[in-house]
Amino acid sequence: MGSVLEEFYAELERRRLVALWRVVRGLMPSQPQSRFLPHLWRWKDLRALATSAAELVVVDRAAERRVLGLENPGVPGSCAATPTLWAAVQILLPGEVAPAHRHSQGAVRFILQGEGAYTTVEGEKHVMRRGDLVLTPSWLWHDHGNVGQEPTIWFDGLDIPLVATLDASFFEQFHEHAQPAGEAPNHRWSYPWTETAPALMRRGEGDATPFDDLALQYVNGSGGPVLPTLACWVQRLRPGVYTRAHRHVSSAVYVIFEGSGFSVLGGERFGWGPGDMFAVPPWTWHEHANPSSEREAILFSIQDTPVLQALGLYREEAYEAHDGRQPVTREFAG
Ligand code: 1HN
Repeated sequence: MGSVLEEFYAELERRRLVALWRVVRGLMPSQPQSRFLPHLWRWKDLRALATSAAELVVVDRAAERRVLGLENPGVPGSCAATPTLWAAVQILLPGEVAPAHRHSQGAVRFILQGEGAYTTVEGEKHVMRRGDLVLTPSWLWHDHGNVGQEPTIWFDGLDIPLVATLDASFFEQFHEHAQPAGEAPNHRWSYPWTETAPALMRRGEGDATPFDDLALQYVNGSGGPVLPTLACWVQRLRPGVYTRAHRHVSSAVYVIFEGSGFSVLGGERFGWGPGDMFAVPPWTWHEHANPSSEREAILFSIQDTPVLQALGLYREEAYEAHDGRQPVTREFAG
């Protein structure tokens, strides 16, 4: 026999009502309490498992993309690296064509390995070479092919978790396996490394920022982020640089392109090298370091900043104590 109050709560539940006072702290914490954790995925594992996937699974209409998604250990089953971002590696073998389709989710590809692959976006063929960034914005047809001699591996960044939260997903297959394709003289949806690298190298001392050293955002024709939901950055950490820590309500996934060093994410030290990828959840203190005395480190990242900004939710804070660097309390062992 329950008390009157217990009976009241049971009746609320039956009537599909919630009492705010029982849930408000969880719904409105005084600051973000993300279940997502800082986490790092090693290139050694990503490449080996992508290679196994290529041996085990054929790319066809049943498995349209040979993609391994980075799932955050803080939220098992989420298929998400952060609350808004999907991050993954995709592998395509010589001779393969991943069939044409389109979806509401916007995607970016950052090429890590291989020569001879291309993505056709809305009938325009974009070559994929190491360091190139290729966009497939929302609802544009795209298929990938590899006419080279070696497997191609790239990083995929998509806004899948955001679109899933909004229940805004549409998906459609093209009526043929691949689109008829012409050249893409205007690079409307690609940023070749041959242009990114010189722009990045032109940056010098005077362009340095405290939290990211020398950073460049990839922008669209109007100077905005590459996708409405997702911004892409590339940054150079000069030898010996140890950035200051900050946190923002936006989240990010980083891909190490060159060099080695470490990042401190929420007090935990994550050592990294080429091809490693790590997730920075919302409102997590983070700084980056390149302890090498001669080698640069180059990091590519996707950030959901445009979403937070569009909604008027963006906030950012600098870490003031200890000269702007977090005390390291743990070492990432994974
Ligand atoms: C997708 O269609 C692509 O088109 C990449 O290459 C990653 C992850 C989940 C669902 C669809 C692509 C994807 C994806």
